[in-house]
Amino acid sequence: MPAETLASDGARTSPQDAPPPAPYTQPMLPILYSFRRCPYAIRARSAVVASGIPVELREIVLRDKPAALLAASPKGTVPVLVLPDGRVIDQSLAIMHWALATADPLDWLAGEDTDLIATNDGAFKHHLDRYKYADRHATDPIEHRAAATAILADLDTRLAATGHLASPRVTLTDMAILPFVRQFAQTDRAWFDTLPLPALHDWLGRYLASPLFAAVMPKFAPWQPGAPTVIFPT
Ligand SMILES: N[C@@H](CCC(=O)N[C@@H](CS)C(=O)NCC(=O)O)C(=O)O
Repeated sequence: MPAETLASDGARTSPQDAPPPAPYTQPMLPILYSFRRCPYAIRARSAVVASGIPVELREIVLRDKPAALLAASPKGTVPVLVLPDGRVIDQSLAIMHWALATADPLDWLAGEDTDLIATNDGAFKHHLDRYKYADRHATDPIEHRAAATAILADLDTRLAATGHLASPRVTLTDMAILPFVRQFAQTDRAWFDTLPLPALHDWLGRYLASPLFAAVMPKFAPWQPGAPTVIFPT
């Protein structure tokens, strides 16, 4: 016979009267729609890795965007973060801020140079696109490469002082800008390597060799409804 016990209301209960345990359900994670090579997505994933907050990562293909992404954010760019309460954050810098406001163990928020980031996202990105995708834009790539290089020369001057853009340590500013400089460098690596910008080369080289960059860049198969959940960071 199972032992009887007295419940708090004095009623007699036995083990077989106990309610069944609630079925186990996965805790809901924020969903991050991402595209591995996109510099905006790279900066968002960097902040997620730095914060240590797990998300469900959904790798997408830009030419075949999933309906769930477009339903969350009809403008159709990545990265997009969908929070468990339904809120949608669909700008990369805002995703960085969300992650770091939640947890910032590396103190990245201590260095945010909004002007420098605005120049990167504005003028530098403008010239980068017209250099890298000159056919698409019907532009002179060399002209735009030169204009982008002038911006990089300014970064080099800043980096010469401390090795970082906004603080003696790595901060949000470095991580928001580095993915775009990486894309510029990759467009013609041999030419980029000849640029007389030593502090910039050093900064980019440290980034590309860092464990953080490795953690941000794993390859994932494109997501589709019903696919197994990918937890990121892995
Ligand atoms: N301002 C947005 C820009 C994001 C963006 O333009 N991402 C590109 C990929 S790198 C994109 O999704 N483009 C849409 C497309 O190519 O269809 C942000 O900061 O998140």
